[in-house]
Amino acid sequence: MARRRVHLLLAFACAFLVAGCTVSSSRAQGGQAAKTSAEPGPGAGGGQPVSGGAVVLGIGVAETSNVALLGQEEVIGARIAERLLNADGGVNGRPVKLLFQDTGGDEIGAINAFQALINAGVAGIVGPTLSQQAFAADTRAEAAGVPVLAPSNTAKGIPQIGKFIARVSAGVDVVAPLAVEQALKLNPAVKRVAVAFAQNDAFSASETKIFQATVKKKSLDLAIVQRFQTSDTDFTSQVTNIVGERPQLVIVSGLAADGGNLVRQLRELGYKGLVIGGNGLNTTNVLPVCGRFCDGILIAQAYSPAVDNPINKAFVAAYSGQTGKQPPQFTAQTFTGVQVFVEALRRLDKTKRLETMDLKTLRSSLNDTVLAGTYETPLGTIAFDPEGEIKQQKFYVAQIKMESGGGSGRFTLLN
Ligand code: 1QQ
Repeated sequence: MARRRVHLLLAFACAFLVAGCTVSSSRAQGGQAAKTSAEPGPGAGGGQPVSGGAVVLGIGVAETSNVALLGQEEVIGARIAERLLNADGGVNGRPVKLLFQDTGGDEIGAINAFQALINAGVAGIVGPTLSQQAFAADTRAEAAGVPVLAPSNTAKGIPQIGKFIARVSAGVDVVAPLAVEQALKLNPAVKRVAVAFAQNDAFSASETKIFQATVKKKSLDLAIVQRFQTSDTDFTSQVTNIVGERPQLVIVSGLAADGGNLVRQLRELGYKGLVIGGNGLNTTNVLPVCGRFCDGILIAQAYSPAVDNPINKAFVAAYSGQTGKQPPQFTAQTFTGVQVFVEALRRLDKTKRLETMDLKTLRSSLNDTVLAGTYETPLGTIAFDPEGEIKQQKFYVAQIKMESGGGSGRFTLLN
């Protein structure tokens, strides 16, 4: 307790900018280790003090658990943003330092991670990975007056959690229907549709509502709705029920492991029609789960590597240089979250030097500045409405193409 109080006082006294001041972030609330980015440089290693003078932003995403299939892509995006934005001068000459705190895959992990980042004195937080986690953890940031940019929280109601909560991840209502439209282009004869969703996950429950409403709006028959849990591995009963209804399109709202397994078992049972996967399957990490049976899955996208602006070109070059591949959506969205914070901090600093503000003022001014801005990002030109909902212009649909044998595959944009 005493140690925690000392840590808190230190974090507060240092605010986040006073030159020469160090905040030890190696221990955070709950005894979890907070770590700085693994980017090379003095004081940047795990458990090292966050160096004074740096602007510190928190990254609270799922680095472990099943949800890390999604969250690991976010870590990569954050790190690339830190590197590129620092090479571009950081915040008007001050380095940007990212403080990573693993949320794991559940609500408690997200609450603890957010609380640790808040206590460590970060200016803002990019995270968490799931809407299910956001509904629990964002309330902590809201209460503490810490701005949050959600990199992948697409359920209805996220920006409405509070005035400090905004998202760079467009909501299911604008993204999901595009996949249905694409499916109808590929097979205009589709009439009977089956839907399955993870009932214990807020995003999946939100997304399936949009999918089901779209099916009805397109005058298709919603033949059957099946429920599962994100922890399920055996989908025999759901896929048997679905196949029995003879659908021509199956729409799955779940996360990568469960969703991928469901699709695999559906194909193993002989289903030959179209499959739409929701945003929870939107990662190449789903490919080892469904293997060759991933082939053909349609997934709507909020990012295209082909976006033609300098920041996206730099981002794609950095990602491809590192991995030999094109960047995925969650990596681009997390990059964008960090970029938005950094650009807002640059603008804010020009109106009032950051060093002159206490932490509370800095956080709330940063929030106002974020919401007021327009940003040229890998997602294209974006801005926010007064509630913190992203205003984004273009969306896409990808189809998974597996190599014969099913050992590897890729997402191919169809539009
Ligand atoms: C949400 C999502 C996830 C599936 C993204 C990782 O969109 O939880 O809102």
